[in-house]
Amino acid sequence: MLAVLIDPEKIDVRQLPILFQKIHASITTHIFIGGSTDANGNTENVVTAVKAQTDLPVLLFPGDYSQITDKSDGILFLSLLSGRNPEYLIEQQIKSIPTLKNSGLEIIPTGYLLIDGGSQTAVERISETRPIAQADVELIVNTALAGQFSGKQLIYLEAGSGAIQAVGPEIISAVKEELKIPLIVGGGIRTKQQLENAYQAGADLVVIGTAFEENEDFFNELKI
Ligand code: 1GP
Repeated sequence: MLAVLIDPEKIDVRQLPILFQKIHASITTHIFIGGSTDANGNTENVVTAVKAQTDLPVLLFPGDYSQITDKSDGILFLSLLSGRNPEYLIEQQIKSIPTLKNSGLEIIPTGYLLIDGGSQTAVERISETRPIAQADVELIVNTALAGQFSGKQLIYLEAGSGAIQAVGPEIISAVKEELKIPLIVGGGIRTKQQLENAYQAGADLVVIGTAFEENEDFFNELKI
């Protein structure tokens, strides 16, 4: 599966009809909407505009509780398991409950692991947590399994938006070998070859944002 990540801070909703023509001609299966920040509070408007364009599942991928809207189909209910900042382990989740509890959204408990992508990313800056080094495969696998054993339904290996180095195939396969729940991989994937490598290594769903923002022609390489 392939998710296109739409960042409400960057998208101009007037571009959506053309963007979705390309998305619908491609192998895209999901739309994720979110970003580390949403300074102007655009998320709800963007979700509403996206829902008017597509029948693909639209899931929130929020940077914080203020980005939650019941206009989407569901939410990745993230917990930043790689970090030790209680704000992103449980505090934001508690703050989200008044909005979430009567929302009707499908809530998907997701263990979120920030992996070093070679440069400081927005997730690292905003969450004030350090990523796990790609060399520390055992820690990555154990963190993913701690998420599974805690009841998460998904594990998300995140190199960070615009990462120089995507999560390596050897890490994906090491996690996949042990994990019994679906595995999401994202951050820094810019080529069809990297996408195929991630699938071959065992990613169930890959998330791409920046590569499509920078070059919509990339969709042409991913035709159905
Ligand atoms: C970021 O994993 C996503 O949270 C996608 O990253 O923008 O680098 O594709 P990119």
